[in-house]
Amino acid sequence: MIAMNTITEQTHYFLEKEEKYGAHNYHPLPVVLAKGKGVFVWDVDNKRYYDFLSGYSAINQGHCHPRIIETFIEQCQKLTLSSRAFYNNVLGEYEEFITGFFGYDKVLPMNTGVEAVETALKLARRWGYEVKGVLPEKAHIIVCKDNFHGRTISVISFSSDEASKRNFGPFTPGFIDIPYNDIPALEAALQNKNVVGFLVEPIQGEAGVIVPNDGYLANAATLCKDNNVLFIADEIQSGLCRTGKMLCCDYENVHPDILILGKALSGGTMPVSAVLADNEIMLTIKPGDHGSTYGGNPLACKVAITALKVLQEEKMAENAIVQGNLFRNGLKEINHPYMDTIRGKGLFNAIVIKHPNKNMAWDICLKMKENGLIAKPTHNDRIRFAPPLLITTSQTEECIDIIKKSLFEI
Ligand code: IF1
Repeated sequence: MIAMNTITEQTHYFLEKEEKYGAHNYHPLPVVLAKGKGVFVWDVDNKRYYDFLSGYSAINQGHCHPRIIETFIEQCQKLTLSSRAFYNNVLGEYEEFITGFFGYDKVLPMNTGVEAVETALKLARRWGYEVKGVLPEKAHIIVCKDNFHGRTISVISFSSDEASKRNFGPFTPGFIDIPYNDIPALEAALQNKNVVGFLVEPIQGEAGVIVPNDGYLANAATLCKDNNVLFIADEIQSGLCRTGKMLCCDYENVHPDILILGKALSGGTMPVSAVLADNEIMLTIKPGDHGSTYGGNPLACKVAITALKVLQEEKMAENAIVQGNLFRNGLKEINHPYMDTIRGKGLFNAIVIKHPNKNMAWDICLKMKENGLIAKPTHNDRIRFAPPLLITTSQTEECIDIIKKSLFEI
């Protein structure tokens, strides 16, 4: 429970509303946000915080980026949704832009990340039957233990997180799970000729920012190619400059057969996701085989073009590398006994808290909140640190001081 003396009347008012009228599918930090700009957010008492979650990496460009908001306002007064029953004057230009941006023949536009993951799974199965020649109903897709790819029933069917699958069965068959960052395990699983795809996060986010060995992605992609299996990269969280490259796969020059994007594709304004692939895969989908009411809507398309341009033109990947190195080095210098492990790439980082009190990570987040920085634990003992990618050197240094102060105040 929250120590009631630590929250204001205003905050309590909003917490109570959500408690009474909202599903209890989250346990948020007791802070009520009302405004966001760049790396900062303000609560209902107008207290300012550094945002070190960035909407789970959907706000890489910073809160309410002026160029993205300008695009949003301009397009939302023209045409927000045409449906795919008709053409519109934005979708084609967006498709040309984003396929050129990432180097694919085609894009299939969706909305949430998990919809894009489901779309990728359907494409891999369809390709498996119609191009690879796998027998009907026999297609299998390899996934990694401790994955997180979303929360639909098919996607949690291959989750290894008990809480996200308990009493949601029966589950979707056709998935083989192997340890993450384990090439021999992948090699063995690829001997199954019914395998059509390997779905992997280039860095496992929810598992606590697990960075695989150098070469893992390149070796995995080569093994998939050698076995006529599609390499499917879920870059929903690791992509779009978060790790210091436009795509995390870029670190190893891996060009996924199917690329999945989401989150920051809209700069945190609205759900926009995308699946990119070449014609051999994408053209297995015929009219009427797959779709979505809002998928490819003109508002999402215009926003996504600006969101991608902002990342590139404002060199956010380069800044993520510089600030990420500064941040991890700064945390290492704190050298606090509770801070067991520091890991990450670019501005996708996490610490593992070592303490007998299993609520320590939560208590540290409450203390950091008091000191002006909001972050949230994942899996009890890990705290993810992922600020917007436009954070400056002096701001990074100030945040290291806040984290240090908080750790020593606990
Ligand atoms: C929650 C974290 C979780 C994702 C990857 C697909 C999706 C996600 C790699 C699905 C979504 C979000 C979902 C949100 C918390 C957050 C998250 F890792 F980012 F922190 F849960 F693991 N692939 N991640 O990270 O995208 O359908 O949500 O748009 O569900 O609690 P979505």
